Amino acid sequence: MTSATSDLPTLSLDPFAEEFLADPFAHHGALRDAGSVVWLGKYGVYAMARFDEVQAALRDHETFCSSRGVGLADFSKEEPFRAPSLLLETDPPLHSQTRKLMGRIVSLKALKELRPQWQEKAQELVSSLVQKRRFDAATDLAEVFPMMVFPDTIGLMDEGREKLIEYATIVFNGFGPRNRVFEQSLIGKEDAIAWVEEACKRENLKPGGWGMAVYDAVDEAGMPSDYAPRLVRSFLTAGVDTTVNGIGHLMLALGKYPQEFAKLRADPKLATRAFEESLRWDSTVQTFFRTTSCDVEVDGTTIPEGSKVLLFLASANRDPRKWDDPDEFQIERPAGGHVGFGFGIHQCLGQMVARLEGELIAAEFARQARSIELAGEPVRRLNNTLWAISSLPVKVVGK
Ligand code: OVV
Repeated sequence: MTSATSDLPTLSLDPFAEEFLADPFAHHGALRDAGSVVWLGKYGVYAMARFDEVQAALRDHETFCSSRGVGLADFSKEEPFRAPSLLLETDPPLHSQTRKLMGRIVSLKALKELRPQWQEKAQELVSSLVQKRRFDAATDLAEVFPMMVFPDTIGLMDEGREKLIEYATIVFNGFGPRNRVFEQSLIGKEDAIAWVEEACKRENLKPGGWGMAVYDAVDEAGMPSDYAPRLVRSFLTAGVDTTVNGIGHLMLALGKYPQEFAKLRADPKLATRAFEESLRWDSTVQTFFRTTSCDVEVDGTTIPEGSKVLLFLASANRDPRKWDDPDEFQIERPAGGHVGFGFGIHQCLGQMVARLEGELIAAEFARQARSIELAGEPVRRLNNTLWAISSLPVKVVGK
């Protein structure tokens, strides 16, 4: 194991302990204040929780590489628990090729075409919920809307789509240690892994969807044919549980800050800003690791080659060194520079998909609702990587 230099702030806190995962924001201040780089003795990893250092590490993808895994496991020493993602867990030049291929499919043009259909679905769903007045914004809305739009866009088979969230939960847990949170997400869910493998096969994808487009593009580029199912798998892993919780956090923010919802109602064009600020305020993807490809100095600390470095994206997004009143949800603030989608070459490929989903939901509530009130304590679903909501009771009054 790598040993830390002696003057490095050493913390005994465990960022994957259930107590931490249940309220990560309560611990971020201690991480940020301890130093620009800290050593987490329990795992033998470095960590950064301040905005500037997190952003700088994400920008320097050569030094802070992804091909050795973006979880705790170092792929140069340990067998990855699934075949590495050809996007997330790669470096250039391979990453440049796969990213370009996928970027042509997840294009602004494609999203422009989808927008009217997605808007109609958002309008119908929100209308039915506003009529109910009381509903669970996690189970009746956040888990429902992405499933109404995203699997059809990929062209996924109909049978077994509910396995998508189970699979993503396992994978996001898998970026952390093999703790109880990880093990429990696997129990009885092993078939989700087999289902995803089936769903990614060419013969199981519908014509006209993004999944089949990946197969065609891989053929056209002359890439190895086993790249196609693995790239389709990235859509399935990264595209559902993330947006589900992004919409959950948007609703939590709007319910908790009625004066901000009032601004949104007054001007529904603020919907994009409201969603962006909710990503900064309650970032769904809390952390990712990188691995150092050489010795690197960060603010006077030398991090040796081959070190795992845990980057606290959600903490960076509430760093008071960067943001005024960081713990407040303020839809008019310029939140655009947040790192909730990452930063640099690996910045979320699907960010425009997520933004479209979030914007449409925010705009429909702005148009259709007079008020959104929290009607019970939100219930959290613990995950080693994601900040997730399993229940969010709300009361909504229509116009
Ligand atoms: C951003 C992200 C999260 C999880 C999985 C993947 C990507 C993937 O590419 O498989």
